[in-house]
Amino acid sequence: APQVQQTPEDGTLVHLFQWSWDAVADECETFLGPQGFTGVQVSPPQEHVVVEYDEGAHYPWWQDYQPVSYQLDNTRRGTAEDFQGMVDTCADNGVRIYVDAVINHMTGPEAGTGSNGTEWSKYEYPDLYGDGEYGYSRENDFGPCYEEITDWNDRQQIQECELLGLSDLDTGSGYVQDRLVQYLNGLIGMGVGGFRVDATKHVQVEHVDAVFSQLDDVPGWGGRPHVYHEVIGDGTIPYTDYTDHGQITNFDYHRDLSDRFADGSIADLTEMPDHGGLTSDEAVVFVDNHDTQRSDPILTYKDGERYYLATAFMLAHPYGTPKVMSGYDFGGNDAQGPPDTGAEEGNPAGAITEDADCDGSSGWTCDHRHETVAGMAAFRTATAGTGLEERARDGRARVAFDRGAEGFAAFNASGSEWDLDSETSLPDGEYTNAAGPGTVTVSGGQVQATVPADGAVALHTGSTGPGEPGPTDAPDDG
Ligand code: LM2
Ligand code: CA
Repeated sequence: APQVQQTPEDGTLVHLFQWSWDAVADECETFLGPQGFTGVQVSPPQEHVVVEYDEGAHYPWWQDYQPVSYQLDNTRRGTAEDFQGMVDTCADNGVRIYVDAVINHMTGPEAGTGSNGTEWSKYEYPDLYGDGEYGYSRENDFGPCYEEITDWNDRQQIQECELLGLSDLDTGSGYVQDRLVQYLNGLIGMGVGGFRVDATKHVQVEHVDAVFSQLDDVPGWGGRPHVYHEVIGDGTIPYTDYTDHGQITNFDYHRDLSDRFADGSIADLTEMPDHGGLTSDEAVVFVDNHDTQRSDPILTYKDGERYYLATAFMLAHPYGTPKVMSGYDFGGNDAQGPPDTGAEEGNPAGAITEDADCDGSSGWTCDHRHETVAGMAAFRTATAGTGLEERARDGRARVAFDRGAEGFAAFNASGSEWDLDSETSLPDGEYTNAAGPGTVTVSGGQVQATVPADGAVALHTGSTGPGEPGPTDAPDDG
């Protein structure tokens, strides 16, 4: 049996970056479940450092990527009870929770009090790491290298030294592996269905194998946890090193897709069978993520319609397991924490004081709810298992394809409308546009539609027009 589950292509994940547990639970119930999203990647749930002010930001978002312990209580997103409530509510709505698992490291330098009150200093994390035979010592559970990574062409440095100066766990140690397994299995026991593994490239393949082979089956979901590893593959450490241990975040797809949509040169995407050497089953794909939207933005929510169009294309395109990004507006400062984080006294963890919502006034961007994106999870499910057949192309910026006889989608990455008249295998009938307003009729095997500037038309057999007969059960007239 495989070590972890490779989710089939019909799943659609959304990263609700920095959302509180209560807000995620609400979103599962009111939107994600009903729309057919299958999973939510949440921000790291373990106790984290508290950084009152740094890089011009109160309680920067990246606090979460510096674990202090694996306690779940009192993170900035809620209590352990809130977390359990979220997992249960989402499961009730058919949505798995994916935990962002930080396994490579603990904190940066100096010392402090964690979000749940743990007093830590670098290499000293009470009741967890650092306290060995000779008392608190970095040799217990860390290393073997205690320097920051500087040579990104040196595999050994990348894996044994410190990413950004963060205390690097000795993941070859049986003791450390046991603690990681205990943390991850504890989450699985609560009903967590999978993991996005942080910085996997910095953990030796054998150590990844040792940890993930010890994970429990997921109760409720039946079978192995679904795991995808964050690997920014390159010549030094290729993606394929890790493909036996889960899916891989495909940064080549991210660049191919975003570059082309940013350029308005999308048509040849239909001719690319894989990206970065990862097969469809091996890849988790995304237009952007919480890091790239800050450090290397090619196409993000700040680009408006073109960005949502790229996201819709990703959901229509039968490659990889798609992950939709949804965070908050961060203006000019990359370190800025989430909205409604009390910077005031009496809020020591930088806790979110008001839950995310999508009413448009809060600073949360709610990209998964944009009208070009919202209906596309259902499109993906309806077209699962079918191939892609290109049906129309107009220059570089416009392309349309069938997904078997289950779906048809047209994308227009230009500034003017596209009057489309195309063949399709979709059965005749009236369809609701999953990627925008209106309905579209398929008649005599032809689809005629106006694809808006920087917009899409997406039709599938699960979305026939309201009150209209479905394409497969159309009654005789009269
Ligand atoms: C990741 N994947 O491999 C995450 O996706 C990414 O968001 C994390 O960096 C990184 N790896 C470590 O888990 C973020 C953020 C960094 C931040 C770290 C740790 O992008 O800026 O580093 O989290 O909180 C911060 C400071 C940095 C400092 C470091 C250590 O920004 O200047 O390095 O803490 O004190 C000297
Ligand atoms: Ca490491």
